[in-house]
Amino acid sequence: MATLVRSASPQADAVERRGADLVWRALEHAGASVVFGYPGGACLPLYDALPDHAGVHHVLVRHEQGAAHMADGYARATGRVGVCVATSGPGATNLVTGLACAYMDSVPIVAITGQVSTPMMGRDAFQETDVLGMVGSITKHSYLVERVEDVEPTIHQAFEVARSGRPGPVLVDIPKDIQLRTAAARPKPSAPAAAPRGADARELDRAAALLAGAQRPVIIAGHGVRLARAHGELRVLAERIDAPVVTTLLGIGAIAADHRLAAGMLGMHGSAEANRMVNDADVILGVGLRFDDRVTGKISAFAPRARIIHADLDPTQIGKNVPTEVGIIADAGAVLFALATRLDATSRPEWSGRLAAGRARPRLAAYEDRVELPPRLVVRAIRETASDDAYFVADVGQHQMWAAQHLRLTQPDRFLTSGGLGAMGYALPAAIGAQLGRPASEVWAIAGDGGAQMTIHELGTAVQEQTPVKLAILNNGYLGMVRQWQQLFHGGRISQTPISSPDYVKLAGAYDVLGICVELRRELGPALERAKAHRGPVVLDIRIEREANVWPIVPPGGANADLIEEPLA
Ligand SMILES: Cc1ncc(C[n+]2csc(CCOP(=O)(O)OP(=O)(O)O)c2C)c(N)n1
Ligand SMILES: [Mg+2]
Repeated sequence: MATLVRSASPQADAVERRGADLVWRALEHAGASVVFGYPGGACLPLYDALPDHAGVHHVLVRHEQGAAHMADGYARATGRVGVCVATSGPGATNLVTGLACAYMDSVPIVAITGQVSTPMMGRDAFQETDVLGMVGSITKHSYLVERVEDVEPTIHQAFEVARSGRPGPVLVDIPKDIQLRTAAARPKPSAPAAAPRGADARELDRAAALLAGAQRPVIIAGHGVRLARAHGELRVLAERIDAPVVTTLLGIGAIAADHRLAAGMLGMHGSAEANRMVNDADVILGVGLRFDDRVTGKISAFAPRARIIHADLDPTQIGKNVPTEVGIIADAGAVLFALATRLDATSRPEWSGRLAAGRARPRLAAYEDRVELPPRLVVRAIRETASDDAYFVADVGQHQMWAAQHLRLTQPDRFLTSGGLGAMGYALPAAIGAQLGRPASEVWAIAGDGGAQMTIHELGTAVQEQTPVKLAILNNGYLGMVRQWQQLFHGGRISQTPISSPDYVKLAGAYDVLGICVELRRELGPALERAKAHRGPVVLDIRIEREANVWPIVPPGGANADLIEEPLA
């Protein structure tokens, strides 16, 4: 709970301001130029003060879940802290999914919530919810501000907590009377220097010795590599020891997909190459990941021949899911750099050369010629149409895995998705947030027909903000990922997975958004080009093959080595 900063500042500004003003002032000082929010009773003073703060651009969302996902997309695309604001009670409860998503995926967010006035707290007042109690397990930290003097320091501390170490969301709950009281404003604090956390030299030596003795090393790169912006260090180490690099879902982009050592994604829907290489590896260096179950498959059969080195900023991750021989608690960039300086250049053509051999294998299925719009063809077409610098935001489901497998991104940090929480409805709002953070870049959201319908109302936000996001709905008429599991693992009993959709072209029209329906292969390229050229938001309703499955798949409870490959058509 709240650890409050209670220092009467000696250099406080003589002018007294309302707590509400101090909130925006602190946000301006913290560099929050874009804030996603929604007003209500318990934050009326905040919104009353907002017009006096020209340094903050406030984005009015359509649902507070959208505000949290937008702050998340903004943070992932820019590397800065995302900020969202909501009122007490229903406003705060609506933030929960977005905060949980950011927490699971280590995304820095500061959420500001209004709270009922302090004399009313604990009386089940109108729109009172125990927000701190609610978000305890899905935030790094949360604060209740009980004195107006604490407003600015608490917000600054929240930013510091959100972005330092392993990043994550932080919530600041501010009662209405605190927003109305006045206090002296404080000068802008100087930005604390972020020192990357260095690694323990002995652990590094042990890790280097293991890698030096390895015949078949593999590096697994997780989100931590991207968060540390350690793409360069990763490539240097991988090339130096000639080790294949596999990534987690959130590690996609840590290494360019066309690099000779890039082995693709690991785990449940990972590539056969990635899973086989991890299965055969004798030493694994895992950097910036938590080895979650979608990555490891059946733990007892994970990387059965490998001794594991695990480097992560978060000490609680080491040894949590897989037995680790060497644990290094440090920033990914520091670890990768330090290991590269300790190791000699090595070449192991038989091992790393397996990758090239795997790539040369002929395509497994000829079905692409028979089906009008096979999903991976659609993903590849989106990739080919989009600019090199484009951001891709995937929702959750089959389309997410097709995007992960077939976008084959070469630029770092262009793939945004809800990994740990797997929150359907993420893509459109996160894409809007990413677009506001990266106004000069193209942003493509790739969603399913199920997930799209969870947050499609945020088209209203895209229109009001004039964010030209391109939403490609891979429409299969199903909650496809669940249908796939029902087909493969529940005896084919289809239960509550066929789902209807509105006419997305008409729906887009109602929002004054360009809507395009694609039913034929020959319509796809021109439709994507038109979407790209259009200056406003676009909705593409792409009628993909209805019952396509994601391959390979590791059956639930199975070992990665037992992955099922695409059946030969
Ligand atoms: C909020 C939420 N509810 C339920 C789920 C469970 N779930 C995972 S994938 C999926 C189906 C997604 O369907 P759709 O958006 O159409 O994508 P598709 O798999 O068809 O590509 C469901 C229901 C989830 N991940 N998130
Ligand atoms: Mg679907």
